[in-house]
Amino acid sequence: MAHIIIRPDWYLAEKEATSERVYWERRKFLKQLGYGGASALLGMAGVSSMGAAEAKAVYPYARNKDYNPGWPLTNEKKASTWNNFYEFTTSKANVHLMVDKFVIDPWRIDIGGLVENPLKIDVRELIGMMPLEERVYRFRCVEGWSMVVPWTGFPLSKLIEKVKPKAEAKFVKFTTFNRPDQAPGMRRGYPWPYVEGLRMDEAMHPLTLVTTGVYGKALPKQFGAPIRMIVPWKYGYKGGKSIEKIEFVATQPKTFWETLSPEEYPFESNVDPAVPHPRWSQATEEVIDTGIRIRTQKYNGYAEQVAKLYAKG
Ligand SMILES: Nc1nc2c(c(=O)[nH]1)N[C@H]1C(S)=C(S)[C@@H](COP(=O)(O)O)O[C@H]1N2
Ligand SMILES: [Mo]
Repeated sequence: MAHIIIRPDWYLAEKEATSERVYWERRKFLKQLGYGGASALLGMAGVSSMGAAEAKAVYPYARNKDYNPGWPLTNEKKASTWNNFYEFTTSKANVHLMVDKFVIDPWRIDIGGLVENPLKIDVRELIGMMPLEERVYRFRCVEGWSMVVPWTGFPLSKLIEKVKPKAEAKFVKFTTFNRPDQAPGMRRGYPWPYVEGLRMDEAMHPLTLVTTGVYGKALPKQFGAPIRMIVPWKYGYKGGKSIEKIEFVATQPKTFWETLSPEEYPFESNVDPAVPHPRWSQATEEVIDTGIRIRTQKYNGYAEQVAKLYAKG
């Protein structure tokens, strides 16, 4: 066979289902989501260009042409060794060295709160249900550096449509795992677990991506495996990593960074070169691994798509 479609080991074609429990959970999930059967999922494209050693980590996805503008990507090795993930360490260069004990399989995710169809499911099953796409986004950390990254995932709006929030739901709250035994940074005095949040209209915006992969692979642990959020017009910290719970709530959730320092890290946190951080300017950013410093753009370059969310009046 010249062209082998490599399915990740969790991929369950109906007839290949290995465990009855998983099979029935999947059936239940499909029903909850309103799918008649697995055929609704066959829009996913196979990906086969990776080497054998990486094959198991590859989730099938389709490249979304609308979000692949041909920008030069940040070097994968650099991006994989320059991570903010305080659950492990505050040292960006060392996160990838400290994630060995972090268990990402199995991983239950709980989607609930003010919704019609709450859902508790293994994350691999969830990922298997959603058509995945690759999108290249700019990524801007509040610390003044940026990168250009090919993420794989699905719009949060697709999940929201399925769980059907009630009218009282005004915000979405994302909560990261809380396991100090697996993550040494959690033994330090921060307000764990890491919590982030979005307004409902921000959560529904087509740019808001539930992210399951990067550089064509399943997320490495340091990037927030097995599932994290990417909200490209906001500072990087608005995208919580390694999420265990997604809750629809009536009032604005108190976030991790806001708890630590509300003036420095307010809930909204849209990228804005004209609004300095209290301790440094946000006018420019260093594109990591290039030595180049560029002007920061309002909404991180996504004004055309998102400015209307913040228009007053
Ligand atoms: N759970 C959790 N999520 C997190 C963080 C964190 O420390 N813990 N750091 C945030 C910050 S400040 C940034 S810049 C991005 C970094 O993502 P990356 O390592 O994939 O580049 O993750 C965000 N999400
Ligand atoms: Mo950040």
